[in-house]
Amino acid sequence: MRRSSRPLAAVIAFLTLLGLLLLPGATAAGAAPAGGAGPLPSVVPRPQAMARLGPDVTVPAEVRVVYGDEVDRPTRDLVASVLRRAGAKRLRGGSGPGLTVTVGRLADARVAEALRAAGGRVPEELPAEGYALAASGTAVALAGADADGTYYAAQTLRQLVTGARTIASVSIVDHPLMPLRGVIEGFYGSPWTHAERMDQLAFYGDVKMNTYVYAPKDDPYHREKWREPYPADKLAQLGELVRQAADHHVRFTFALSPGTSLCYSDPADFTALQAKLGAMYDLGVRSFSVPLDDISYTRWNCAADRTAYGEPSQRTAAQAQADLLNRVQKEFLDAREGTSPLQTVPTEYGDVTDTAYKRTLRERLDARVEVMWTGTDVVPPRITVADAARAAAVWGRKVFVWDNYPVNDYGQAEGRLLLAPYDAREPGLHQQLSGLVLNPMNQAAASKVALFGGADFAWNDTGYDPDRTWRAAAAYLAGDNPDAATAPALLSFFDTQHLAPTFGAEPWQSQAPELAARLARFRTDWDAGRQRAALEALRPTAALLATASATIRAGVADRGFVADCAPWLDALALWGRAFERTLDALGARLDGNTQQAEQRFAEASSLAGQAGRIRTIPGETRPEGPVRVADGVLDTFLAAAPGLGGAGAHAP
Ligand code: LTM
Repeated sequence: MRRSSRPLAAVIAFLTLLGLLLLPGATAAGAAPAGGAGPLPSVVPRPQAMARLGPDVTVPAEVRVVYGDEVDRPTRDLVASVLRRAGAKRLRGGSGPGLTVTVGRLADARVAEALRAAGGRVPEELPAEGYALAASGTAVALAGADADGTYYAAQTLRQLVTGARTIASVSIVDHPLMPLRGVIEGFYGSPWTHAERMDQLAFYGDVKMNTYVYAPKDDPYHREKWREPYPADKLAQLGELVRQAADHHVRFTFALSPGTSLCYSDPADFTALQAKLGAMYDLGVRSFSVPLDDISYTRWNCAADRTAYGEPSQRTAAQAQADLLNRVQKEFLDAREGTSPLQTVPTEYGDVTDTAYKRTLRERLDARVEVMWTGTDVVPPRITVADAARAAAVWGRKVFVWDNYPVNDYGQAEGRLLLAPYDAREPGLHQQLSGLVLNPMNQAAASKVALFGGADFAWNDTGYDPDRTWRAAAAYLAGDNPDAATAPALLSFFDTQHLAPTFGAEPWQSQAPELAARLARFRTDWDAGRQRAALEALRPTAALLATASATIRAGVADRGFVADCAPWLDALALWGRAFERTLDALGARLDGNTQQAEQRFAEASSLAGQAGRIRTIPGETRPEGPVRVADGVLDTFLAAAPGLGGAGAHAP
């Protein structure tokens, strides 16, 4: 993909925003407009600038679709499926009256003219992957800077379908702020299945992520058996993934991690490495990574390296690594058509301390190589612009963030799904980063909640609102389901899986903040003597938790999500019922019915006990253990409830 220079992109971004804000009814994207017809639709990632033009465009049964010269098949298919979903029965070319949808490159005069005719602003230039879109009256125009931009315009159109036969009338000029945006399948434990990867790649297209790095630690051919070629069946699957990625405008990046056994100075090892990467090039891969994380630099893997580089040390390890990476860049990548710069994860990746290792790599490593960095820790509670600027300084280039969220392969994440919003990454990071990829959970579909946020942040970090995107993720998973209960049920479930651990004892995102706030209000009211009112106010929350699992199972079309979450949904249903029984018990006690109260408390305790015995799916998650649901919040409340107010309390 062609990349524009950053200063130019910044100027264009400013002019884009200024130009659109001068349109009537215009606002920074996502907020309600000053005038116009109704609020702006929710588009994720949030466009750089969006303005309403007028009343919704009506989609008739027959729609004329005009394609410019260079519109690829996936974009055409997407536009067609969006229009069909919007109510079009027949799509045709040619000329004539009625709704006309024009799709192509901004540089194509016909497309630019259609954009103008649809009421849109025609930007002089767009950064790479950018697009302009306008819809009003009987005209819709999608104009991309390039093939990616045209595809992204179609992805935005998908989100502008507001009803059975309507498309929101808006003008958008948009482009991403980070060049690389996506996911690194880089966790320990059971790798994703082929079907999960196929589904993920389609999802990345939906959220305008352009990067998938294949680096599953427990794929033996990626790490331990890195010299061995993939068996034919695995190679065929990788080929299918590469095609699926291309169809969704995602760059499939193949990573090979040789560091556990590589002999840097052995020519045979370099030949084996080239052969392995070459097989992937032949499948169509054009982007490669050689990660060197989680290996030792206090010992060599062969005696020859001691002879070649000296005693093992930070400095000599960096020399050997720089030699290896530079050779891959020059001898492998530069010798092949269409390749992107090499990516790597250095052995020191989670700090910004200048060391002999970092200094040596900084001085020796080919300036083109993308260097990954996880923040100021392996799982950092926050990433600031200042941290990233320090990282850029120690690595001598903009860094490529490998964000260890929502990965759950470490001890502190035992029994947890990480479903909090992507958060605590500072707006403005795009100025210091070459890109951002998130390391997800073994649970592929459940990871979409956080990935939604990562995609939005990487596209438009300055306009990012974690809560808005979290709600949009719930709406996305609820899909076309007209049942309005699904998204609230999902959000209440996400809240019970909100705790985001770090490698230390202190989590960086708290557990169940919404539920905790409601329980705190209950406690205030109860202690103030408003006990019946407190109980009644809490009942809908208990009912929501008790029924959320069934609602999610019935309403979420993504069966992978339901399967990933199965033990947690089972446990939530039991915890929810325990919650209801506890409120019943408190109510019975207020009525003076001590016996019934005791019985309800006993039922609640039994349900909570059953919930506590549910474990993660064997073999699926690393580490395995009992699943946790709003732990430290709901269990604490239920345990304390029998002591509230004393037995036989009569209250108003
Ligand atoms: O983060 C990096 C660069 N490497 C590993 C990951 O493979 C692993 O998933 C995460 C979380 O445990 N930690 C790492 O150190």
